[in-house]
This record gives sequence, structure tokens and C-alpha cells, in this order.
Amino acid sequence: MKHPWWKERVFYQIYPRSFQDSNGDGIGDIPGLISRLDYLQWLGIGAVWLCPVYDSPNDDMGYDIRDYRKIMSEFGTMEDFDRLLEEMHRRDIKLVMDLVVNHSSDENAWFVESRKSKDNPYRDYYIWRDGRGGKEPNNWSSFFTPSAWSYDAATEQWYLHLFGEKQPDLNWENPKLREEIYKMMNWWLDKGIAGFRVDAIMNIKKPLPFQDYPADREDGLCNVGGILGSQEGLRDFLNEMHEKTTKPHHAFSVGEVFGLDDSDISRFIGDDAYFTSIFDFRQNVAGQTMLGWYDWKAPTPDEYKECCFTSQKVSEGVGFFSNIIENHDEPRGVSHYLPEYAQNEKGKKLLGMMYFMLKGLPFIYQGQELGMENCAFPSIEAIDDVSSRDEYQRCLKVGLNEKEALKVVSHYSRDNGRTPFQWNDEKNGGFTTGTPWLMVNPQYKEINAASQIGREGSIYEFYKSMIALRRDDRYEDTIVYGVTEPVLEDQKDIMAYFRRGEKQDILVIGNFRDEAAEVEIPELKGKTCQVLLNNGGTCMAVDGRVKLEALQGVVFEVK
Ligand code: ISL
Ligand code: CA
Repeated sequence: MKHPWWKERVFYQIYPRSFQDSNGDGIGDIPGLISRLDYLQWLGIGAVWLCPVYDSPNDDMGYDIRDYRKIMSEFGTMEDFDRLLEEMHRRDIKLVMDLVVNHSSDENAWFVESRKSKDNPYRDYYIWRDGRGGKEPNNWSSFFTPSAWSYDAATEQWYLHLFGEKQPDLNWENPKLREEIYKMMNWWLDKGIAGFRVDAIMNIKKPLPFQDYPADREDGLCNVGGILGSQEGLRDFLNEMHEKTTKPHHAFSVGEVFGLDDSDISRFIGDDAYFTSIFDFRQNVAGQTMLGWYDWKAPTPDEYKECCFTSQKVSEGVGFFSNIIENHDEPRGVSHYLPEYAQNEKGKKLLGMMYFMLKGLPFIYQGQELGMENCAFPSIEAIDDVSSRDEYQRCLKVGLNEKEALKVVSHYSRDNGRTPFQWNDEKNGGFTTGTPWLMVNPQYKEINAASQIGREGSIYEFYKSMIALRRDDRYEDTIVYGVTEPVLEDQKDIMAYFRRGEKQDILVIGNFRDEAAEVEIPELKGKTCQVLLNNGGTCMAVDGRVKLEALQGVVFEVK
């Protein structure tokens, strides 16, 4: 298929718990989301990735599923869900659901059975091992707790959980379990959803035997994330899942894939690959180490651009990455990638333009189109997220004081992306009439949708015009399908690239400096440069020289 729907649409990620509450209980819900679909339609959104709405005890906010075929009661009912799907389709918006099948909740009926006895028919749906002299079976660390193993007294064995204690890992080696998962996926696809965002999928294949690995942190534990993803047997599972679910349904899928070797991309994206697309996390993981958040650094604008360009290069001719600056697990992109002097409207639009015009599928995370920022959490108690609590303890363990630990966690906390959506400057930013489940970012008075919709020059209107440009038939061939060709790569804090199509060339150029810049692009000599998008200020492109103000970003059509 040369022009499938998913290449030409803009995606929007919704964290339903924090989008819109309809009944005053402080929790966003499906009726609330339905009441905001017009907002997405005005913006020009063509598909939504909806974070988990399945029945869950919410230890990891829905990423711990108790019942895969039931809607979380706080969010509504299956009737509400069906209405949501219908209302989205009426607005020509596709629905992509979250698929969490590396693990389930410990309250899932499968696990409730599994833990009962060693010969229970569901025992092998999960991963059980004997301990070593009263201790964990091996030194694997979990992403959310120190050890990846928890002891269960009923059968005197340990179960594996790469995430939280209440998120036991499913045993993909068991063909019966795999069939159950495929049946469940097909059940949702038959309902008419467009496909799945596939959670933590590189973790489903565990390396056997379950041995110790060299420690990568001070407590002797080892993060096996990377080791898991390179397991050859993982490919068989991914292929089988595709063959039995997404392929026969011609469904869309986007994998949450970390640590993939660039030489392997063609097996993951492209025609008949395991997934339609995978997220490009190269810039998100830049600056991260195994030690934990206290040791992480944000990339500079030049490191950011290098990551983007590498990803463009390795995916060209292979398939489409999904491009993001943030999601529900990340700090707000504008607070993470922009130097402090650039954390203003102009800088936010600049960053938005730089990633949005790259080749790939643009995903916008809720509130990104308003320039929502990280939240100044007043204390660790104000943070709810399970991984933030773990990282806070790690900070204290290595000797940071409480104030320093809070500073680290406030920057990286997943709750930065989860504070309620800022609809207006009224109580709780218009999110709820009750008490919000997580604090509203105090910035809602200044940063909110109502004040930006229709205001010329607002971040929201800027995103709207970027989306309109991408959807404009005259440019689609170049913006969606054109090759990316970086220029001025060695110019510090300048990010510039051509998109070359059959009908025209487009130049995307941005100045991340806090002063004006003038650069030379010989190819522009004798050509006219027509401005398609500009984040503000005057710009000149004359005789091969381009002048940009501080933090200016411009998209030119070059003729
Ligand atoms: O694997 C990682 C690093 O190699 C982690 O970053 C991990 O993949 C990531 O945290 C997975 O996130 C997803 O699954 C989690 C859930 O808490 C997140 O919200 C979700 O996006 C467990 O389901
Ligand atoms: Ca509610």
C-alpha cells in the first residue's frame, strides 16, 4: 500500500485519567473525553492513541490490567466505550488502543489462579522460580522496584515482575497464553478499533536460563531491558502476533520499542514487518544511564538534532518511525529539550516545528499543543507515580538530600505528563469540579486551551497550522513521503533540513541560539523561498543567505 491512512494523519495521545472529568469525582473519564472530541477535530487530529481504559486496580494507572475485556469503572462502561468509538468515527478519527501484554495485574483472574498451587492449569501463564537459599532467583532489577522478583508464600516460589510488584510478567513461552492474547486482540479489532500501541513489547521474551548478569548499579542488581530486547526468540513471538492479529485485520500497530539495533529496523517497520511503526526514542533516551534519574542529563539542542537526523537516516526507505517530544512516561518535551532561555512561546513552537516536520508519524501528547510544562511539585507526596517513588528512594540511597532528590524526581517524574489537562483558567483548569486525582499544574492560569484557541500566534494555533500544512494535498508528497536531507549540521544550535519531494523541496530551519543567526545555504542562490510557516518575527532568505532571529523557526518552500 503506497498511501495507507496512517501515513497521512496526525496522531494524538490521550491519557484519559487526566483529560476531562465529567462527573466530579476528580478522574477523567470516557464521557468527558467524548465531550472534547470536537476540540480534537478542530485541531485536525486524524487518530488517537488512547492509554489503557481496561479494568485495573491502578497500581500503575491502567498498565496493570485486571480484565482485558472490561472498561475501568472510573472511566465508564462498555456502552460508553462503544459510543466513544462511534463518535470518533463520525469525526473521521481512528482509535488506537493500548495493548499491555508483557504483564497483567496480580488481580487478573489468570494470576489469582496461577498463584494458588504449582499444578494449577494457569500456573504456567506466569513465571515462577525457586529462590536461592531464601533469596531472589537472580539479580535482575525491575524498572519500578529494586528486585524483579517477589516471593509468594502460598507455594513458596518467586514470580517475575519486570515492572511493579502488582504487575506479574506473563509467560510468552506458553502457547496457550499466547492464543488467549491473540483472541483478545482480535476481539477488540472486531469491534472496529484501528489497531494498537504495543506496550513494553521488547520485554516479552526472557533469556533462559534465569542467571545473574553483571551488576550495573550499586546494589548489585542488573537491568535486563537491553538483554531481553536482543533475544532472537523475541522475533518469533512478534511475527506470530502479527500473523494472527494485526495482519489479517489490516490493522495499525505502533510498538513501544527500546534498544533496537539499527540494523534490525526493517524487521520491525515497513511492509509486512511486525509493526506498522515504532516510536523513535533515540532523543528521549539520550543522556540516560543505568544508575537512575539522579545520574541522567538532558540532551543539548545539538545532541537532539543529531539523534533526529540519525533516526531519519536509518529509517529512510525502510519504514516510518513515530515521532514524539513527550508522552505519559516522559518529562514535558519543552521542559526537557529546550535550554532555559528558550522556555517560552517562541522556543516551544520552534521545538514543535523541528520534530513535526521530520519524516514519520507525528504524535502529539495531550497538552503539548498548549505548551504545557513540567509541574513544580511541592513535595514527594504530591507525586503519585510508582516509578517516581522508587527513583526518589534511589536518590536518597546515593546520598542526595530530600530537596535535591525532589528536584531530580520533579524533572523526570512521569506525573509531569499526567497533571490534568488545562482547559481554561477556572477552578482546576476546567478539568473537574471535584478534587483532581493529581494536582493541577499551577500554570493553568496562563497556559490553557481557552486562552489560546483563536488567539493569533498562540502555540495551539501554531500546531493547528502545522497540522493543516501536513494535510494539505499540495505538500503531502513532500512532507509525508519526501526524503530528509540535513544541512548545516556543524552549525552550533542550528537545526536545518530539506524535505525533498517530487513536486517541491521544503527547507525547515531553526535557530536554538539566544541571539540572531545568519547562515549560508549555497543551494538557495537564485531560488525563491516562500514562507509556509514561521514561529514569529521577520525572516530573510536572500541570495543563499538566511537570517533568523533568536529562537526562530521557519518552513520555506524552495522554488
Ligand atoms: O524498558 C524500558 C527501558 O528499557 C522502560 O523505559 C520501559 O519500557 C517503559 O517504562 C515501559 O513503559 C510502558 O510500560 C509500563 C508503563 O508503566 C508505562 O506507562 C508504559 O508506557 C508498564 O506497563
Ligand atoms: Ca470522572
